[in-house]
Amino acid sequence: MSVKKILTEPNKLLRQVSKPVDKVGDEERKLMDDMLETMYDAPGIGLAAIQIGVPKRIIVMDISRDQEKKEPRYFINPIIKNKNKEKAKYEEGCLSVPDQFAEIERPNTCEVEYLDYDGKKQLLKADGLLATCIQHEMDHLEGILFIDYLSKLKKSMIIKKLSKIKANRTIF
Ligand code: GNR
Ligand code: NI
Repeated sequence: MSVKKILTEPNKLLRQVSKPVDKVGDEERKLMDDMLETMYDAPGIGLAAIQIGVPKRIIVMDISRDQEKKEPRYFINPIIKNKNKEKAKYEEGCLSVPDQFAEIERPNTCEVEYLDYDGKKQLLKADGLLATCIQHEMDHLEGILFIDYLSKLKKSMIIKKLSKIKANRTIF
């Protein structure tokens, strides 16, 4: 397993729509292992493959608070089956939008169908942070970031800030 570099905004790859996986084999499992290690290292509670530059519909997640009892989750080709009409607001952050946080409103529960680490079909009913995180990660598969839900002004200020940080990195 190895820790990969996480891409940050602005980066065109993050805007790419990821492709479905046609079989869950060793290559996919190796990718998921690397994604999980990268996510724990960051640290974060979720990671989509495109965040390490791989445009495949694969997500890893661990929302457990206890560092001792890890609860990794793997979602391949996830599809939202049901979204609640009721919305909930959560303070969101993103490893690809470093140090920026904003309250985002999303359906408060959802049902998601996906393949697990072994390629087995699963159906999960999620609420709370899990529902928020699943929707945040599934947005990544469509090339969408949480800042896309903010006003044009707030979004452009964040992108400007991140661009400056990148520009400085190339100088120093
Ligand atoms: O680590 C993360 N925390 C988080 C908090 C609230 C809502 C969503 C997230 S996901 C984020 C990691 C990440 O960027 N995943 O794509
Ligand atoms: Ni994210």
